[in-house]
Amino acid sequence: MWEHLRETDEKIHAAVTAELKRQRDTLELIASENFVSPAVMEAAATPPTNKYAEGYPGRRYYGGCEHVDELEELARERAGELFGSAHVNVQPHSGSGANMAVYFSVLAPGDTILGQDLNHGGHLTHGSPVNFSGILYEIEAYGVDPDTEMLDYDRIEEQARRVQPRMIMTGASAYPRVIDFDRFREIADAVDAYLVADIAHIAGMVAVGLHPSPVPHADFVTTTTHKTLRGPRGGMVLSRTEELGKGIDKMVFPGLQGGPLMHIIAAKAVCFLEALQPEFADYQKQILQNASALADGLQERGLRLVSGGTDNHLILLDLTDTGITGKEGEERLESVGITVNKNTIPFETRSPFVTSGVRIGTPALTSRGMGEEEMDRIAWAIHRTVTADADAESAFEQVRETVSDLCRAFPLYPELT
Ligand code: DSN
Repeated sequence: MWEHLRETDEKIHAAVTAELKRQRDTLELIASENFVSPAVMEAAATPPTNKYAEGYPGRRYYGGCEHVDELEELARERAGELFGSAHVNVQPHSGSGANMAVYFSVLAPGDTILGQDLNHGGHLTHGSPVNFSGILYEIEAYGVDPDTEMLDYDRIEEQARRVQPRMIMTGASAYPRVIDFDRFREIADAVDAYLVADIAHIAGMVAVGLHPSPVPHADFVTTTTHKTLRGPRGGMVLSRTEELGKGIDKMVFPGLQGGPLMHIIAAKAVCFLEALQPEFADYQKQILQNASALADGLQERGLRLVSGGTDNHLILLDLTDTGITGKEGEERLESVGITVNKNTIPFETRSPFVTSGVRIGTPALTSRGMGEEEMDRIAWAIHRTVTADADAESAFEQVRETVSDLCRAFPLYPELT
């Protein structure tokens, strides 16, 4: 496979081949990852990678854009249909870039943003001090309630009234519960702030109506295209009005980016077409059923989940009672073939390099075809791994066998030979 690559660059060929093997032979439970379809993967490796197309369809700064115009138009139309949005920009290279375009289009440096605290499930670009958002803007962070570990909207409203933000940023990277975007709109209206929803994690569910959509409520909706949406790595901005969308278009290009990645935009278009099919709704439903089954399996075995469960595709497992840290949990699970990421939990006492939790998500294994029965076996495997003594090699070996069984039973990319 990839014979030209092998001939030209043996080392890169070997690394890429080893990565395919890793993906095939391990259980991928990182909540923000997924496996694209063969069609999306093919589109991402096509000749539009050669094309400069600064500008937008019909208004480019280069000749020869008629075909890439067509594919970008298709991507915009399909995303508009999928999310019911007035204006779509599919050019951002990433979710971070999409958020940056939104901030730069309507805020001035020093303006106040009210965003979800990173330790309480938010994202770096929602105001972390080490990120451009925290460097350029005045950040006020909201968190979850200490008892329920869920968002308390009345408390957020009080905070908003006190700090009078110019923008309220909603959406999260590690929040296992439904987000009430309608209530956030009321809060934003009460203080005359822009409302932004970053739906990177839940975009697939929003697209099929399995999570309430922010599109009718938020001025801007940003997302990546590679998580539950199961497209290529990239970003996108949906704007509530044409007027707001014009500002985004100017800010994405020429404000922040040069030439768009036209091969990736082609792959985004394919992803949106797939997401418009009825099977995509079945897939999203299965992601949710799997997350719920996995959460039940972990809790029944005595592990503690932040907020006591999940409403979406992800679970935040608090390892405090097991006596191991999130870092140790991630490393142990990796050693038995289960990939997760260490994650801070609300009111975290450890550093982000150590943490007390791990984040677990079901989108990727659901793409492999696994269901609730497999989730229960995985809950057993996770519990066995994080509660065993560090030197309990026979326990780890048992888990490795289960992981191999599952990987063999649900092959990944069998067409890649
Ligand atoms: N880094 C992504 C995640 O893992 O959730 C968010 O950008």
